Amino acid sequence: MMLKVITSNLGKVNEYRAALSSFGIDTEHLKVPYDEIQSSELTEVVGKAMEHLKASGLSDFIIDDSGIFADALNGFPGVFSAYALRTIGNAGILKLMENVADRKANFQCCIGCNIRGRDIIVLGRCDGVILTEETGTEGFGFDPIFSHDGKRSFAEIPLDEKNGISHRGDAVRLLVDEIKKMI
Ligand code: ITT
Repeated sequence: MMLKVITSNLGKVNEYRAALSSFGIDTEHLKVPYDEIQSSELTEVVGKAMEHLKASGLSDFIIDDSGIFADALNGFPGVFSAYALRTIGNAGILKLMENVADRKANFQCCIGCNIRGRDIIVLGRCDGVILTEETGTEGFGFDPIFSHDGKRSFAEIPLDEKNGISHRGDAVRLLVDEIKKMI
């Protein structure tokens, strides 16, 4: 079984290659620009983007819309995560969280998968904290400022270990459960 991973983010591509290959699913990276609607729900963004991609003739693909949600910031940056990273960056998020005692945050990953003519949408989640400084060199995006155990950041753990605990790993397991029901 082969799925195209449609994303502009090479960090995601690497994680999907590793996570899906362990379930016997091959991946191929495809960079196809697509419109994302503005919505407060990752699942809604993904559903609309899937319609757009299918209408352009694509099939057997996955797309991924993710975000980090900080409790003390009422869920910000959340669905605006990509914009926040591009503009204020990790340093800006840490600045917003300066002197904030409640560090709780969660990462969410919504996968939209079109496979054998069917659509599957799953939402994975990982709870943790926003650290007080950037640490680590692995991973991408917000990995240096997020920790699932309050000790090591996602940028300090190897990719396979991250896949075992992360929002994306969680979403992949939910997706594979759904695919198994179909075959
Ligand atoms: P797409 O082309 O797949 O949309 P993107 O990087 O724009 O790639 P999103 O729209 O899902 O991805 O934006 C979410 C932001 O959160 C983006 O800046 C990512 O780098 C970041 N992000 C997503 N998953 C992450 C993870 O596992 N670890 C760290 N940061 C992550």
